[in-house]
Amino acid sequence: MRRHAGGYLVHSDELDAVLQCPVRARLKKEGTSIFAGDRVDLDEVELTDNKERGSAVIAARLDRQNLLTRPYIANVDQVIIVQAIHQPEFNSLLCDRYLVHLQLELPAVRTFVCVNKCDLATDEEISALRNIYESAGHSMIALSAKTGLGMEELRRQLAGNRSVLTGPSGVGKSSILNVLNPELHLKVDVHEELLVGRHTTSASELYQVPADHGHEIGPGWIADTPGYSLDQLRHPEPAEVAWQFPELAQFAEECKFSDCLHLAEQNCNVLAHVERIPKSRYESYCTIVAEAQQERKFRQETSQKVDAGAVKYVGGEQGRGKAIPKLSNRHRAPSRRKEKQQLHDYDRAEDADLDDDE
Ligand SMILES: Nc1nc2c(ncn2[C@@H]2O[C@H](COP(=O)(O)OP(=O)(O)OP(=O)(O)O)[C@@H](O)[C@H]2O)c(=O)[nH]1
Ligand SMILES: [Mg+2]
Ligand SMILES: [Zn+2]
Repeated sequence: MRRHAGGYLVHSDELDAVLQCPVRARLKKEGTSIFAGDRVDLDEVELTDNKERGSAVIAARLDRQNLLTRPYIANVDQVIIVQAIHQPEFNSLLCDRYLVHLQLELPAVRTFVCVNKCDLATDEEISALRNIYESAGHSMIALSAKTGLGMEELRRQLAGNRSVLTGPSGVGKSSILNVLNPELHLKVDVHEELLVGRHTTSASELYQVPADHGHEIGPGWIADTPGYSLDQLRHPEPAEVAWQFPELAQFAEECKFSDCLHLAEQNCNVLAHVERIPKSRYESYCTIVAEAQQERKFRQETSQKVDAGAVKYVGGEQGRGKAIPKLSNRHRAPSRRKEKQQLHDYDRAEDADLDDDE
């Protein structure tokens, strides 16, 4: 579930108990990182008298299906993008950027859209959004943390899964979690400037979402996140953007120009059918392609500006082989070893950050 008292709080599904668990010294020495969402093997399990709490030792970490990096959450089953319909006003571009980013960050993970504050909207406004996102292949839940609208549907979606809530500030993520689990008492309505340096913004932590009435559906686990700023979003290659927009991709597949970006080309099949793509989605597509092109241009320019010392030779001896510029660190995919080191550093920083949540 999270770090606690120099170790971790681990929920045992088998015992339905929460255990305080230090980590075997050998795992620490090997630099094995452990985050919320990881599955672990336990030794020396002992329960207290009421059988809901106890202790154990983490003996091994099992392989991960995936790892979200901001905050670190392992084995994510689904991502829920939260937006408000009003206050702040629904922002299609932002919602579509989150969808593209998360499909790149966690491929093969289900993503769905939750539109909160529906108590402030008309039925027409809600169904217009539903049509847009359902035609893009994402289910949409209309929610109100205030009136409880859609909460049971969300609870059903969460049951038995590890989910991550993401979305911009002020849309009601913490309010939603407080309704799902009234014991959490998460802070609501904190202004953005106050969030800087707040512990929860980087916390790797899963909260339990209790089972529904009568325990017909099991509990779920959910993490809150601080959302993304624009410079943290990933960009696909310009030509790949279309595949993130299924309602556009169906026409892109039939476009006879193989290198078409479907923006302005004559006789482009997407443009011929553009009336059948929701306007906001096509606009998001154009903006995201432009951003992807800028990102690529920036990458090419920085890799040309490298000096001679930053050139490496491929094939043949120095001077005769083909000289290719080394990429700057910013754009080289991190090596596995470096990634491992970063995780390790993160772990140690967290160790030093002595559990202020106790
Ligand atoms: N009308 C209405 N207001 C809501 C609803 N849900 C949340 N709010 C209000 O929206 C404001 C922001 O809610 P939070 O839960 O703090 O939003 P958040 O997404 O957690 O924001 P950050 O923590 O800054 O990322 C608060 O004033 C809430 O009372 C809702 O369903 N309807
Ligand atoms: Mg919040
Ligand atoms: Zn085209």
